[in-house]
Amino acid sequence: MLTLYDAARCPYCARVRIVLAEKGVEWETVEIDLGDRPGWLYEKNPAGKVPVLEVDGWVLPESAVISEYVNERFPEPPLWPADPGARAAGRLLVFRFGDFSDPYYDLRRGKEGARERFEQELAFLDSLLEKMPWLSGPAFGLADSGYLPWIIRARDRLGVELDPFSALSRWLERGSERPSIAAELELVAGQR
Ligand SMILES: N[C@@H](CCC(=O)N[C@@H](CS)C(=O)NCC(=O)O)C(=O)O
Repeated sequence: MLTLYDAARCPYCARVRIVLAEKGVEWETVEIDLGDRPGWLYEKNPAGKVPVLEVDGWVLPESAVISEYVNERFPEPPLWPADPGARAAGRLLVFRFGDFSDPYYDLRRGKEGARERFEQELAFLDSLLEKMPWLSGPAFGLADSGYLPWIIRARDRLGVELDPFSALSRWLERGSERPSIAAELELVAGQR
């Protein structure tokens, strides 16, 4: 059995929830109150952050690494394309996620100019999605689960208008047809 130390409001945890749901595996959730974190969380992850995945006493932090692990441990359906170049391009997006998340968190903090900088990042994703339905090609994959949790929160929590980014809007719409993403949309809607 897999155990996920999780926080419903955390988009990094959402990455892992999406991947587990896409793989159709069962897992147990231990909800962590981020406002009052238990001391033992630091034994599982010295950074004191969620998500952490536990498998038979072995623990793994970091959402991008957990996602890769789950994808390899449960190979079907594959969440990276077979073509090495397309796979590398998808991984590059996850690797450079900070370029996108920095203005997102600046916007959340109300920092001047952050909305414009975040919109530039949305425009970049939009330009990729004009060429392909998902961020790493013809099939849903880890680049999509890597970004969609923030797209949902940007729209529903930060009031970011997604309509001007039509390919990106269609991507979110396509995503919402998947149970893994629909569950996240519902979760965020319920937290309002
Ligand atoms: N790089 C980590 C980031 C995880 C993260 O920042 N989680 C937040 C909740 S969304 C957290 O645990 N924050 C507590 C803290 O920063 O002390 C990952 O990808 O898993």
